[in-house]
Amino acid sequence: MKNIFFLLKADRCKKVTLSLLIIIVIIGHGYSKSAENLAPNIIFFFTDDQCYDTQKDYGNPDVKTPNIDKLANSGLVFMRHYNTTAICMASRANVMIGQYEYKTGCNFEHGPMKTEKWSDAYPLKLKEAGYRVGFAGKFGFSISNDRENYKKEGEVAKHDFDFWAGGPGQTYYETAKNKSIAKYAEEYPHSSRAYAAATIDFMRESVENEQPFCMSVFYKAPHRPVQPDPMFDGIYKDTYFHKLPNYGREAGKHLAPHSRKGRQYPRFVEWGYSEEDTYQEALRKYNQLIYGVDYSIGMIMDELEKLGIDDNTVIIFSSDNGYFNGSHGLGSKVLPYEESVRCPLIITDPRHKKSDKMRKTEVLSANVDIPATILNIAGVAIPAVYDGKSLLPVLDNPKKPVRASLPITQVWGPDATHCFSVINQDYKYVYWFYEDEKQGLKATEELFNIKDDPYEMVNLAGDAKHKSQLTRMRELYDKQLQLWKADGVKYNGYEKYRVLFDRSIAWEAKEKALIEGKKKVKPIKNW
Ligand SMILES: [Ca+2]
Repeated sequence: MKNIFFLLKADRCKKVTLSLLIIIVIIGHGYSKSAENLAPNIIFFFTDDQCYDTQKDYGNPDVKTPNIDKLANSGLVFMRHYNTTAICMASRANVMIGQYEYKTGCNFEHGPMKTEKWSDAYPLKLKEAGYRVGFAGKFGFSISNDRENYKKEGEVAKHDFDFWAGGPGQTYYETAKNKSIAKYAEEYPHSSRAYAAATIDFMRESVENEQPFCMSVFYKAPHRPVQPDPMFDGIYKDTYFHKLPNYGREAGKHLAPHSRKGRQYPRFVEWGYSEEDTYQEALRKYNQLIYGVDYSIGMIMDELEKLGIDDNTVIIFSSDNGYFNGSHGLGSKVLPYEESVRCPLIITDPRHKKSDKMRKTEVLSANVDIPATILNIAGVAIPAVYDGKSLLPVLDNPKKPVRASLPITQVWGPDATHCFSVINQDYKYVYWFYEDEKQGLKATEELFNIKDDPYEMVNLAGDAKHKSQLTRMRELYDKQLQLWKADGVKYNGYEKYRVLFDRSIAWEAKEKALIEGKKKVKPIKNW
């Protein structure tokens, strides 16, 4: 009888018909529970290191992402979506608890997320509200009040999920090497497809349990190492990848010298972006990894249809940070420039009727908005401590701004590369605090008109014609720093940035704060 009910229930999720209702009552299942059970399901696809320039709607004509295109065609594409910290661990902490890094207190070198912070996480809030919550993939941060002996990434969180196919550390592309998904290895040897198989199992169980669900699928792809699924070796065999207008070392010379002090600079050569043939090969493999994700999303979308729950399941697609594939002569992420901090965000809500005119939005959105949106979809109150806002109102009106400005934090890697930035609808302002005469580094400001100059080819900070815009952006920056000073954590090495990022404090005092801050809280190496 369970199987019969399972099939009936699948239909009911599409449209409850009177006859079906009668049959369910006849076979003895209480319908009242089912009738209440119309809360939408939510699937959150989160990739790793996927630049915005990897899908047609964002302007790349060379890529093939048929399933993501399908989501984009029936949903809303957020063209100006930012990760408020452009590195894995910090961004994952941002999206789990809806707060900026200075409030999560979590990043590589800094430390794990404290357990009381984790209690704000969207899966916990959903679970309290009756949702079944699942997780697959790379969790990416630890939860612990013991900075020296933090547990492996996700070890604490996994006990809070009803279904766990996640893993600590970077996880592996080889399915068999990941404990929680090893059972799928024979049929799906590459993890991107195995995560779909796990998600399908979770969805079937949820439908059978009559529970609305939220599945978070945090793919490893397209993060390094470069190990795409051999099943898709032919996909980009003959594709020529065009370069962005800001490709190459020449297009990075006008940037603050601080931007060349991190590992992003040598990687332009080390990772093959500097030569034509190795550039093409790098882009083919990178996009092949994304194709594997696209295929996996297709597997899950097919199953949603089979289960009859596709019209009551909201899908969110995004990435934890962007990626420099040679832009400004850089490789990788972290720095506050567009290719690193911007990534795709697509929200597809089948309950939401839209016209073709509502296909894209230019409003500023952020990674911290994703959990707020998820809770809003589920009808669960958004915790006051969240910095993120629900993006659902934008689905109704793509011109409705969510906020006036956004902070971007960069406090990982060499001190010279640490900076704080603010973005509004038209401009980006970056403040580099670090000084070192020997290296020719002075505190520097950058101002880009990202609306008219999205590739950040002209620094307007010294341009007399943009004096008023510079003043306005400095004011926004100072306001964001005030929020940091008021609400930021005072542990894990975050205190010193109150001084370092303050534009009005002289370098001598900053140098002292930097040295003393590091003595007090030693950076954690080799996380
Ligand atoms: Ca990442």
